Amino acid sequence: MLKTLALAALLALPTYAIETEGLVPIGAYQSIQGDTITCQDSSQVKIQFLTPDLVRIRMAYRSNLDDGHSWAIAKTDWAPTAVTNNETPEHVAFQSSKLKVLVHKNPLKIEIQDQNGRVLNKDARPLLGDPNNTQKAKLFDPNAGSMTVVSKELGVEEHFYALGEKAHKLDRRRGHFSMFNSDTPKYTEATDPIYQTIPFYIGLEDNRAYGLFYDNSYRSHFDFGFSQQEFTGYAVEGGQIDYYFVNGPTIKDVVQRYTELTGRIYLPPKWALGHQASRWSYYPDKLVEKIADTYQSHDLPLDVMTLDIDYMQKYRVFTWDLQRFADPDGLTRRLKAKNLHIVNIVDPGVKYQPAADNPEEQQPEIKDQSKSYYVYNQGSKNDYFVKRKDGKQMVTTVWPGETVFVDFTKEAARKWWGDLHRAYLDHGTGGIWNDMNEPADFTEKGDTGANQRDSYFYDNGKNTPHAKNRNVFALLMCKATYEGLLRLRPNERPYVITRAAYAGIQRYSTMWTGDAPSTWDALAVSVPMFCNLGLSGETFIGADVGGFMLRGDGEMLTRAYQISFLVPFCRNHKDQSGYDQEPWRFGPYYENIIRKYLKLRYRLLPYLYAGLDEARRTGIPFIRPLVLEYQNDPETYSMDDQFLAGRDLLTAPITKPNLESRRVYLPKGNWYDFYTGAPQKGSYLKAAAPLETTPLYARGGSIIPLGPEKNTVDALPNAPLELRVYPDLGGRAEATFYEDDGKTQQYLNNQCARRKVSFQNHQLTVQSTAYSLPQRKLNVRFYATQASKATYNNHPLPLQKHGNYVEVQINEGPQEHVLKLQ
Ligand code: MIG
Repeated sequence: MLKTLALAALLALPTYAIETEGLVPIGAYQSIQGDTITCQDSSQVKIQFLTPDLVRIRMAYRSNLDDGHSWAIAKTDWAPTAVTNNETPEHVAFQSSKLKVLVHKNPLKIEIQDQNGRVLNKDARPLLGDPNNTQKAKLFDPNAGSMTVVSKELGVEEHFYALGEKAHKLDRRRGHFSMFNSDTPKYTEATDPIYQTIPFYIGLEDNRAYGLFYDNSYRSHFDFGFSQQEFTGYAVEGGQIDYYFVNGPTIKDVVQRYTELTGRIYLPPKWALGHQASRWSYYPDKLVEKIADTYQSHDLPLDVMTLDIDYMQKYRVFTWDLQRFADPDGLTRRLKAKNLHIVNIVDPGVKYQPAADNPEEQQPEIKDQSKSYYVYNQGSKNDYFVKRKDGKQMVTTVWPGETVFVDFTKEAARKWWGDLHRAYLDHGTGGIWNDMNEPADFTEKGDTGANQRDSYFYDNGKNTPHAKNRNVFALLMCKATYEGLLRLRPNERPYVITRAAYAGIQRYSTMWTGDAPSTWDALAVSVPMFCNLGLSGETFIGADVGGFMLRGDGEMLTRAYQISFLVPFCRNHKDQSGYDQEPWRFGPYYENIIRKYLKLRYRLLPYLYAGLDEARRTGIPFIRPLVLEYQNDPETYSMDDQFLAGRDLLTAPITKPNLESRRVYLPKGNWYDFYTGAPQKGSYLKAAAPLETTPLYARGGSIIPLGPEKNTVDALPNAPLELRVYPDLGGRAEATFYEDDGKTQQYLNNQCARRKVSFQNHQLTVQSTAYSLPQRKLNVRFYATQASKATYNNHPLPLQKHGNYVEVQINEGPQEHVLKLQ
């Protein structure tokens, strides 16, 4: 015990529960002007409805409200909401058509009710501040701010979800978490914090959901009944309280509104949904091609080869190594001929290399930069690097040795950084992988931020410290990258991957979960991590398949693929000191199973792509915990060893060795075994799960589209589509599929099409939106039917009977199609 404590002290782990000793409550209400209340201690409180379902609540402890600027917010142009105010001796009330915010005057507490007067969320005690600095020793930077604490009543049956990337189970209840972007290699369940900060959670009680988004980038802490059973606490180490209450009643409502506020994903190039190969690092270029050829000669689907940090000239970003990658154009050209794309890693650290400036050169990225490095020179000359309090550049240690970081809060620096990506795009690079953007610093040895504490950021001219800017560093780096890629190739879709993030990241980047080890525990925790990331607005997510650090084996790799084949980001990646883990490394037995699942992923691409389209339009994530679809079913509240891929596929993966079967829960309704089509009523059941099979079910009521078997995303664009119709207990099913060119930005100008397919009364109708689709052969499989005849637009149609389904083929024309079964 003592040892553990000593270790914790040594690493200065910031994970402590919220403690309120010495803190002083906000003063009582004194007066109101418009939507702003002034308190007796001169604190201010502002209640602002953005929509009838979305309220922004700001509180400035013993000071005036600041400008309220945030990097997270996507939407500010809200149409006015009708709000009535009313004041009594006890409270002031602000009421929209959906919500009522009561501000109790003394003590000052906030309570939110729905239109029927039901209490949705309520302060358990007034806002607490720290005028006497009693919590100083706990703060990351005592000079940058002081602690304020919000306390909400904690429901006895209340469950909590979202909160972004946390190595934790699905339900956050009784957990506590800190938000401080940290480089945490080999993290395990309960390591906290890790890379990302998404200070947004969803509460669910009595089948009623709401969301709270605490938009403040200082280090913060969440406590869901860990330190005291009666409170849900939020503590933040600087700045003002700025939170959004997001009304339900469904979790879907909350996620939709949260993503309307902070933005939704964009569509990356479709090939990004393909299988990706990575290693720290594949080099030189010949080895990259050799590995790609091996995937292809082994008949393993693949779309991306990733270049980790060894492609550069001694870790100088925006350069190519002159020997290892002497001809990047040739490399990308040869890979493109095989339908493969290159993704380059880009770290935020720029090698600190003061030297005489070089004359302007063409393509400096493929010239020797060892004497004079254009990126350092330009950044230095234009004052784009982060500085310490003494006004000198902050020099830290990362891969290049002495390293400086870009101040991404400066617009000009972001523009410059974005434009630098020409050094990749000019040579045919397809996408950019942003790593180390917490930002990681080797001198800190786990004491996150210690070496950067006295650095300052421009921050819209406010010149604010590291404590405020750390958690938005990655968000702004990704913004710079995304906007740069769009400027450089205006009609092509950017593809960006990031490790660290702040709320709103989905507008700029996809993500992966960093350096998880190759252990069964890490595999198991990846499932709730994906689910909660989805509820936090991030849909294009994934993990290093097979784990990044330590030693995996064939069984673990196979089970990992049996999860990731359904996950948007599907990349096998491994540490430089780890053992090889490409799909063939453990022998043909494992390779054959992995191949089968990769092939199934590629067949399911139309389904995955429809899922991205849905997330783009609505914010509803592709990877879903069961509670998102079945929030009135208590079986789902803590269920995190199963998940839904989209609305219609349910999987119950195996995350332990040596299992041949497992218990699976299928919610109310009917389901179909995906492999056999055997019908199944909702219930608990025991599913066979030898290594060859991972339990997978289609929802009764769904229509699943499958494309052809193929090994690259762009192959066979006009192949027939197979539609699997799985009727619900009332004999109905419906779905919407999505298509576009998969590459350009034209989908934003309506150059895209949706097919609506619906089935009822033994009749299937296919309708397409106006934009012309490639007309396809449709192979339609109907499950759970006794039909023996079919007609298509009133003409008889051949029908084949199989075990659990009947099948018919039609040629899609431009009009509506009606297919009848008899
Ligand atoms: O200090 O670029 O999470 O995926 O292979 C390690 C080398 C830096 C961390 C990333 C990992 C990547 C590695 N990087």
